[in-house]
Amino acid sequence: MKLTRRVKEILSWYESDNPGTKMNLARILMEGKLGGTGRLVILPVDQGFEHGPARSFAPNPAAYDPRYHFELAIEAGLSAYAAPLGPIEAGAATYAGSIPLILKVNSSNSLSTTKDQAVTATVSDALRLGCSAIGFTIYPGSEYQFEMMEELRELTAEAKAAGLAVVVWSYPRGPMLDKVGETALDIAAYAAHMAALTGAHIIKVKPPTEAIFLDAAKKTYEQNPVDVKDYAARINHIVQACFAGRRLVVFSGGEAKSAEALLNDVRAIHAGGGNGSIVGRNAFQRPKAEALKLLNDIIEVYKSKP
Ligand code: FBP
Repeated sequence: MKLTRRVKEILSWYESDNPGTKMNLARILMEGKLGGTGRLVILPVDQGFEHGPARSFAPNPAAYDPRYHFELAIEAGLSAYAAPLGPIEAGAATYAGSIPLILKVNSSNSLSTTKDQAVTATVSDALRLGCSAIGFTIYPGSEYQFEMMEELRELTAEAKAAGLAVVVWSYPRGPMLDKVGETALDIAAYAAHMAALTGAHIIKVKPPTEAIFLDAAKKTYEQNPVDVKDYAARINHIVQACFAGRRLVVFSGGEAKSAEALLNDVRAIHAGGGNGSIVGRNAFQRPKAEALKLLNDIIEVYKSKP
């Protein structure tokens, strides 16, 4: 695998990592149609845990089969496929070596009344299954946020020692945040920054809205304004919060929406200097041909000059 200059530059940001972790990051960065560009499109399929099987897969019943997702990610030429233990195990032999894998090692579910996650897989599972990274969700703002961050600290240390990369989903939620707060610009930047502080290699957040939520932050944003009406400027602020762009940051796709709405997000992410998208429901809930077209259109945006 001959690395591009851009990928070598990105790897140089991760100054403490051992060769194994750098190799695994390089695998993700060199894979698929965006290989070598520094942009990423990842397929995440943990919605079975998060939302249940019917809400996740009934719109496209082929997606009940875990092998469907490996094939979708491979055929679309994506950078990686992320999923919990069960689905990764279900295709482990058939697709070994075909696409970088991110083992999602914790998950929540819709039957829980608390904003917490259970650890459902281990670093040794990730190694056994040939994964390039572990994926972990934190909920900044939750009553359990500190326990989650401490679990992440232990798993991160173990993953890095074993030569794996770490992808952190940072989703603000909890008693002090309403729906507006969860995706407000200041909160999204704060969540992305905290993921960087935990030592994540790749950070995953939701695209930020125009809202500024925390009273304590409003004055600072007034004195140091971000053009909140400009979507790309909002993305760029998140990039800034990720160590001035020295950590990879990708943005989630969200609930099913029109292709044009999703492409609009992607154009802003690209223009704002974000490193890519992690698109689940908007990919696997569409019929496969439609999903492949949409993923290709997303990739074409990321290939274009920002
Ligand atoms: P989507 O593209 O389907 O939004 O997937 C991204 C993701 O982070 C999944 O990994 C996760 O299951 C889901 O979003 C959680 O979504 P929500 O916060 O809306 O419950």
